[in-house]
Parts: sequence; structure tokens; C-alpha cells
Amino acid sequence: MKIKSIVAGLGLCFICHSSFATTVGFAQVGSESGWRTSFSESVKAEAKKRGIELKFSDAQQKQENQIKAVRSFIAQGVDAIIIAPVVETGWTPVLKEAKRARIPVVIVDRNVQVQDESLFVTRIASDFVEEGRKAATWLMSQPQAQQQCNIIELQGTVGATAAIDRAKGFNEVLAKHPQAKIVRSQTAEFTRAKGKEVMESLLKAEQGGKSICALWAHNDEMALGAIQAIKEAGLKPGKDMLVVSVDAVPDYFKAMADGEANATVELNPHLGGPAFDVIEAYLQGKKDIEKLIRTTGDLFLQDTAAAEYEKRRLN
Ligand code: GYE
Repeated sequence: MKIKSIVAGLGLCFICHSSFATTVGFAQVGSESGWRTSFSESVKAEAKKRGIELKFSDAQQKQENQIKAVRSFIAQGVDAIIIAPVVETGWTPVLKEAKRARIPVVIVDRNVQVQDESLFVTRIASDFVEEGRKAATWLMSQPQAQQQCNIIELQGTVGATAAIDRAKGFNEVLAKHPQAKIVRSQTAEFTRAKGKEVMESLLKAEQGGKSICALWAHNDEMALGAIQAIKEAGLKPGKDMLVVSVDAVPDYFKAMADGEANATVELNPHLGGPAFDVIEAYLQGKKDIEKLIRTTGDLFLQDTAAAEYEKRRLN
């Protein structure tokens, strides 16, 4: 199939169309959140639908594992590689290796920091800065936030675009509201277990959390863990303390329907289709592919949460 790709790349292939057997390696971050799991499932289902052979690697949130996986995809001579990077830095050497082997790489979700943009075909991702802005804009519109509003922030993985950019967007809006400020901020690595553990310690540090107006979590999974900690501290999440985050996973809709969370910005996990569309187009010779393909998502609140939960829980 390598030969077919080359022939297709030259624009000479009449039989290649969607039926040619393509092998794609997918270096995934891990399975730290419900959103991540849906994203992995989307890629697997889409590969199956299109007859693509998928080599899937779960890096358990470690970049070194991802780099190893990419090297092994290169050694196996796959036709294309999808990388959902854990962190932004440290990608140049392995991307160069892929380029040397003439294997196209598509970046999905978080970003990579490289000087040479020709090292990847495109990146398919949401605007994380905008997600942070949306979360903060909603929070700042709430009556509780009109007077002094002390916020606890649970950050995502250190060095990950989703954490860097969400914080940036949120803080940008907050800067226009001097009555609101982040009083505690710590990473909880995008997981529910860490979300609970870190929130417990931050609530202790804040004398139980009575003076906290809101929790801002960089993803629903950490918020769900933190909601547990807030309840155990004797406070009502969603009422005594507003809860806002990003992802829009089914469990979070349930929490909103139960009144224990207030808002979330949707992050589309169905990235398999767009990723394979780009790969197929590239292998068939299309070279003028945009460097950034955006996905978007709306803010969801409690009013539609029960209905959304019903719609989404089985998907
Ligand atoms: O929000 C979180 C995940 O990189 C944007 O990673 C993604 C984040 C997502 O595990 O749930």
C-alpha cells in the first residue's frame, strides 16, 4: 500500500480512491478522561468503517511512551501517523524522523511547538483559549460573581496546550473583573481521582472553602472529582460554590441535571472522521491542506442538562 500511496501522491492513481488499504498509527495521550475515551472510540470506529488498519497506542499520559510509539509506527512503515500530543514541547526530533521516512503526520487536539511547520500536515483542534473565555464570561455573568468572587482553579496537565490555553482565556476575561480572583490554582492532571485529592487539600488550605465562590476546572473529569470533595467538606456544589469546566461529558450533564455543577463548554470528541479525511486526501495527492482545522463547541447549562444527558449517555 506504500506504493499505492506514492502513486496516489503523484496523482496517477485511478483505483486508489477510498478502497485502498491504509495503515495508520495513532499515538494517543491516554485514557485520563471520559472525553479522551470517546475520542479514542471515535478514531477506532471511524477506522473500522473506512477499512483502515489502525495501530493504537495509549501512552498513559507520558510523552516518552508516545515518542516510542511513533518510532515503532515509523519502523513498521505505516502510511500515516496521528499524534494527540501530551505536551507541546520535545517533538521536533521524532517528527523529523517521520518526515525522513515520508510518513505524513496529523496532529489532533493539543498542539506541538515546532519551528518547521512542514513537519506535520495539519492540526485538528478546538480553540482552547476561547473555551477558557467562554467559561469565565459565563461565570462573570452570575450574581454570585458581582461582588468579591474567590475562585479555585484545577489545572490540566502541566505543559499541555489545553491547560496553558484554557488558563490564558479564562484569565484574560477575569482581568476585566477586579472583584474576581483565582486564590488557589494547582494541576490535577485532567483526572477525576486527582481532581478529588487536590480539591480536598485546597479546601483545607481555604479553611473549608466557605469563602470560595467558584471552582474552575480545566476539564469535567477533575470537576467531577472535586464535586465529591466539596460535598465531603459539607458544602453544596452548584449552589454554595459554582462549578464551571470544559468537555461536556455525559457524567457532567448528570451532575448539572442534579444541580451539582453549573456550566461546561463542549469539546467535540468525534475527531476520527476529520483526521482520516485529511489523511486520505493527503495520500491521494492533495497538498494544499490548511495548517489548522478548527472544531467548535457551545456552552451548556443546567436548563438543558437532563435532556442532553439522555441524548448522550448511550453514545
Ligand atoms: O479537555 C481533557 C483531556 O486535551 C483538550 O484532555 C484535551 C483535554 C480534555 O483529557 O478531558
